[in-house]
Amino acid sequence: MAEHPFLLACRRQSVPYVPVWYMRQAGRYQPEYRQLRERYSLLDICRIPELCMEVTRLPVTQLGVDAAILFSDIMVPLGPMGIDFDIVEHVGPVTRNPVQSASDVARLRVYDPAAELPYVAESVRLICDNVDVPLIGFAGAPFTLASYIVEGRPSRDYLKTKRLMWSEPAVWQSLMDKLADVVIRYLRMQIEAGAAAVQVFDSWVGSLAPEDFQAHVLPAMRRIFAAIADTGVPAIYFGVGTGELLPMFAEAGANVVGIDWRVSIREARRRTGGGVAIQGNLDPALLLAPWSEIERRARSVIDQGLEADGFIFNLGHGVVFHQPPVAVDTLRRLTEFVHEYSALRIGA
Ligand code: 1CP
Repeated sequence: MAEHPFLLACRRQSVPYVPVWYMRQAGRYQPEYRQLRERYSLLDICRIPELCMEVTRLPVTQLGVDAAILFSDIMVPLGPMGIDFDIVEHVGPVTRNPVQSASDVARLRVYDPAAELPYVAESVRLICDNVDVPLIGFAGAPFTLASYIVEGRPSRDYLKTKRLMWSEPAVWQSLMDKLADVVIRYLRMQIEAGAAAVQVFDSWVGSLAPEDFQAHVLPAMRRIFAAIADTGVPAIYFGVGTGELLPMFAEAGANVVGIDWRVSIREARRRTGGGVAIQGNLDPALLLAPWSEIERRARSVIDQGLEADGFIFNLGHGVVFHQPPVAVDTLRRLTEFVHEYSALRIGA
């Protein structure tokens, strides 16, 4: 498994072809997933290891991708901290007891995930026994988790979150510290259970100015990546709209930086300085475009990716949910194209 192209690319070693997986490769675009969701909630699927394994495995067999990602949600490790949340249909994570004051932060529990979320480790073990590509474990990053629990629901502008960050910096730091402590324990549990890599999703941190990222978020991120470095398992740090933050993303201590489509792969390499691998970055909306356009844009991403070692093909964010849905066949064809075109170019 250590020689798998996905893991070689994470370590910036040479590969026989460009490895590929997709954020939200398990989800609503799949007819099988939609059918399962008629009987089970998203959190049910997360809590039942047999279901979690099946849902995690499906895109691997259906699409031929080079990595599996644990089916779960970034909210899952917040439950035992004392966050009362639900994943609401067509909305997303909603928190019934938002965290907005010093006493709210003081009440948050840092706990042992092996004791309180045993089903997560059990799912990871079951997936590792039943899926023949590396498994990516994951967690939300402190800022993105904070955005859900401070706002209480998905947000566009993160006004409550930023107000807390600026007006109560000590409370904010305590919140980042507690979330980082839980993230570290949660990632280490997944690694001990067999995860071959981990991704930290900081989906919404691109809403911050560089100086705020540096002062209020980067220290917690550095602590997280430093605290899992001894495992030897590659870590990926991903965010949306992070173009101006990329030099600091490269300093956070992850092996791989995941980017969206607003910055080219070539420019992301330049901004991260070459010391990390790059993952990305096809606009997920392209999955609704004609195949000729998808292929043209994928070729450009691969050509730039191949300018140096250390490239993993992905979308710039998750597979979109749209009516009519993205065709499973489009993602299968894209996966095949990435493999074949990159192998040809590497061999030439
Ligand atoms: O069945 C459903 O309700 C469909 C929507 C869905 C899915 C498929 C949600 C609700 N969560 C998930 C699973 C999920 N979430 C996975 C595993 C699937 C895979 O990748 O194959 C992962 C990695 C996540 C992580 C996650 N949840 C993130 C980070 C990645 C990203 O998309 O930026 C975030 C921000 C969430 C919050 C969340 N959960 C669900 C939704 C719709 C959202 C976003 C809400 C918002 O717009 O703020």
